[in-house]
Amino acid sequence: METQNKSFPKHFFWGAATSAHQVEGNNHNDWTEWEKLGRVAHGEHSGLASGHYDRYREDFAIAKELGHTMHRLSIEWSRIEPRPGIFDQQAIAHYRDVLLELRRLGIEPMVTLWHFTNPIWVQQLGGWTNKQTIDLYGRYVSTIVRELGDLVTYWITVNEPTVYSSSSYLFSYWPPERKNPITAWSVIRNFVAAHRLGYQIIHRHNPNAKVGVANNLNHFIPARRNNYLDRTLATFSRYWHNQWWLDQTYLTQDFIGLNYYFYHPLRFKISGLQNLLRPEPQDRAPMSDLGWEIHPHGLGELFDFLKKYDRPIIVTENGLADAADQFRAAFIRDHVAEIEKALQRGVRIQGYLHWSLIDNFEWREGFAPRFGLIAIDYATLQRTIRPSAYTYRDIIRQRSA
Ligand code: IFM
Repeated sequence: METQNKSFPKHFFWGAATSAHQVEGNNHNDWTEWEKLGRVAHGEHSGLASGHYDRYREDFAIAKELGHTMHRLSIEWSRIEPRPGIFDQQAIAHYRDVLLELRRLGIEPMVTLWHFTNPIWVQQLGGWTNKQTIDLYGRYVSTIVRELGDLVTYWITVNEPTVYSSSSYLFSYWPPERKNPITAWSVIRNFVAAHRLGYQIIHRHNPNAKVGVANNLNHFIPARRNNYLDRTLATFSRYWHNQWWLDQTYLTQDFIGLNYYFYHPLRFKISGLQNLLRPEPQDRAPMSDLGWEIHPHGLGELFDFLKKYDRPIIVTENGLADAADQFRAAFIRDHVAEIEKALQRGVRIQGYLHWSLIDNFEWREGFAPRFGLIAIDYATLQRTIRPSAYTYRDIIRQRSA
């Protein structure tokens, strides 16, 4: 790739990401059913969410103004196929309009095909515990690729499958609240198969498509450097959370999507699996509103870990909950600096997508965490650009000059 501004490739993508259930509003899927049980913080429901289904033009216009050149969004399977084998042409037409709008603005779309939610009928069949879901997913992907594939080059087959399988089937934190390691294992195996199937379907349609996964990778370190048990725990966590899935799938990833949020110093404790994996708080590092410590250098460490897979990397998510917008500007600056250093070390990185473009429904945590470059007033759905979004715009301008 031709380079400029010392390290950034000329066609480096800059932008932000969202997911359908978190921003669109008026969804009807396994999550909306579960939200009725009152498990979400403050008993919230995703409801109208950020109203993006009707306001995507306004949101993309702001993204354009902020200098974004790529936007990652997800397609909601339950809208496309509300009943088994019945495909909703209006929903397909809606996503066609969404993609056309991005293209009109000169913003490259990146489309996620599955981002944590299932049609209710899929969940009733057992969801991702059932092998049949792999073929059902394949049929849905074939439809999307046939109907919308002319507008999309960059695809994400599945978002953070390791996070989903453990949150939903091991820690019982998300629907369907199961706690069974064997089930969690079969879920992740089914995702491997679904990803490979999605990859083949997309490539059969368009050999030049770029297909990846949004992989949630954490930087795990031993809390006590010389403690054998902490070190073993960190090695195990790195293998299980970061490496296993990539070992299974990297040959069918044209690029590696990297979602980076967590730096985990781990301390061995014999008090149940959840405590065992709970990170130790560190001194001094600033924290997001969700108590997540900010450690940009972990991103650099993960770039180096990924070198062995010999695939280009796109940061498909990186961000923080920060309602007061006190840390976000520095957060972006520092993470982009890690990208710059890694590019100088020869790591092939092709883009940075901030999470998120707009405030949204943060799953079990509800609406309180504010991840957006753009603030949403949930009473009026009015959009307000946060100051850090302008800092990001200036970073994009400098790095693209
Ligand atoms: O909001 C989520 C997103 O859906 C997946 N990655 C992490 C984000 C922040 O928790």
